[in-house]
Amino acid sequence: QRYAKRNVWGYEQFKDCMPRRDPYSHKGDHGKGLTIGGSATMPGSIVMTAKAALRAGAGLITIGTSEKVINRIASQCIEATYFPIHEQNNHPSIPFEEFDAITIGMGMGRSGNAAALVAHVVEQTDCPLIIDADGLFHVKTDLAKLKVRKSPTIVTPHPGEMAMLLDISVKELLITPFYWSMKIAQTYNVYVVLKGKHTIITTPEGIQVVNKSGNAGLAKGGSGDVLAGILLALVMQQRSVFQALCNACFIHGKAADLLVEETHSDQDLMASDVIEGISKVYRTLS
Ligand code: B4P
Ligand code: MG
Repeated sequence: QRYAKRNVWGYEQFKDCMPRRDPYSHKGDHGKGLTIGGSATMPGSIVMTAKAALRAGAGLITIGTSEKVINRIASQCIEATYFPIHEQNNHPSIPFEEFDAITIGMGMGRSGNAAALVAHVVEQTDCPLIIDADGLFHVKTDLAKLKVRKSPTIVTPHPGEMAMLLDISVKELLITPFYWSMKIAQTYNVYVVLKGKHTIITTPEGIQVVNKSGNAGLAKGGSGDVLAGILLALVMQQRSVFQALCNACFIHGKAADLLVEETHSDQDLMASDVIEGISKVYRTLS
């Protein structure tokens, strides 16, 4: 009911606003993205983010992750390049200026060093920054720093993470999710992607839309990591951050919808299937 009168982002909007690949383009035209995360106990999430970004059209992806796990994961995403981060060094000499957008947080853990690394990236980068998962946990104490970033900042919480950021209960959040999304967006000058059955996208200027695609097959570990990768790819390829976020959420959900209609069910769907499902969504445009 609460969602019935809202602006929605469905296939028509996606079709109209999705940029087509220029036949004469080169990889630099499609964005060089950096994805920071992963740790010894959660090495896989960053791989899913990187693969999803490449599948969604990113030109180049670099994975910044613990030097301890690079050998373990490099064979799982052979198209990416890798930047080793020493777990004790929270100010790694990553050449941030070489990247068009960054995503941080997936599987990075909650150590003090991870917290310092998130703070370093928030302060030292001047390109669109997507903060997800443990990155949200770390940024909570420093939300005011987001407000002074010169480039767009995007936070992508699920309801549990959003309630944590606001110091309220999930129950309270879900009574008025549009209100709370607007509050975070306008207080901290950030884009908010509040994930769920009806993902709500809110801009710092106060535009709000609800994504129409997706199903309960996405309620499984790793699907948030896949969304982070699609968001990274689209933010690098669209001038409008708002349209990029809406398209990314739509692609993520639509990939799951087409998979469930054609080859899978909402029980067996896995996050890695959703990465492959991106192709099905893109093929509807050709
Ligand atoms: P986490 O450990 O933080 O879960 P995660 O790694 O972030 O999972 P992942 O990244 O794969 O999925 P995400 O939700 O980001 O969870 C720890 C704890 O947080 C949980 O044990 C729980 O206590 C709490 N928590 C988690 N989710 C909660 C929720 N929804 N409400 C309250 N508490 C919660 O991304 C999932 C993606 O799939 C999103 O894009 C989402 O929109 C989509 N999706 C999920 N279910 C969907 C559905 N039914 N229909 C359509 N889309 C759906
Ligand atoms: Mg998540």
